[in-house]
Amino acid sequence: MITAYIGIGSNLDQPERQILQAMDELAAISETRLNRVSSLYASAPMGPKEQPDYLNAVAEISTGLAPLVLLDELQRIEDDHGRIRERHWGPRTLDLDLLLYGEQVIREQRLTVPHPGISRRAFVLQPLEEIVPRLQVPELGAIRELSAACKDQQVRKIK
Ligand code: A4P
Ligand code: MG
Repeated sequence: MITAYIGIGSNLDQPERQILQAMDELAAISETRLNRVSSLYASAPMGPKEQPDYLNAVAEISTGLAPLVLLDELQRIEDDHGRIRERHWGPRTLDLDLLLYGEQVIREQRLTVPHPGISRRAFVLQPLEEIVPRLQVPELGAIRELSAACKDQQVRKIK
């Protein structure tokens, strides 16, 4: 089993409900166990501003699935939430990003791990740090330092 981290985001159609439901759905993926989840965090949209604020969270799973098979499952869950891929960085009912897959570095057409945005996004780093404060991110270093470097970004822990 590999320990993997999933970034969860939503800014449409009752984001809190979307995220809590997504956590249940992660737990139901085959060969996969949901170990723990972060609090929910609110932040202004990164990218286009004329869209609602986001809620974000991070989940830790253990999985026997290969990375691309896991990505298929994440995209299936996004589709089940009525996600329509329209505009890059545009509003969405549910966004599931594979942040980390064990200590692996993956650069394939469909999948880049660690997730490319990870080191610049407080809305990912803060929930990740909450659940794994001693995490070392492959090629990027200590979560504590990455998170401290993004402290100027406004992110509110809501529950
Ligand atoms: N892909 C490659 N690597 C990965 C990975 N590690 N995890 C590919 C997931 N997918 C990965 O993703 C496009 C393609 O990326 C997928 O088909 C997959 O093969 P997408 O989610 O369909 O497209 P997108 O969301 O428009 O682009 P992207 O770059 O994923 O956007 P982000 O980075 O997810 O950003 N502001 C706040 N405050 N909070 C947010 O959560 N999210 C976004 C979306 C914008 N602003 C935000 C937030
Ligand atoms: Mg995405």
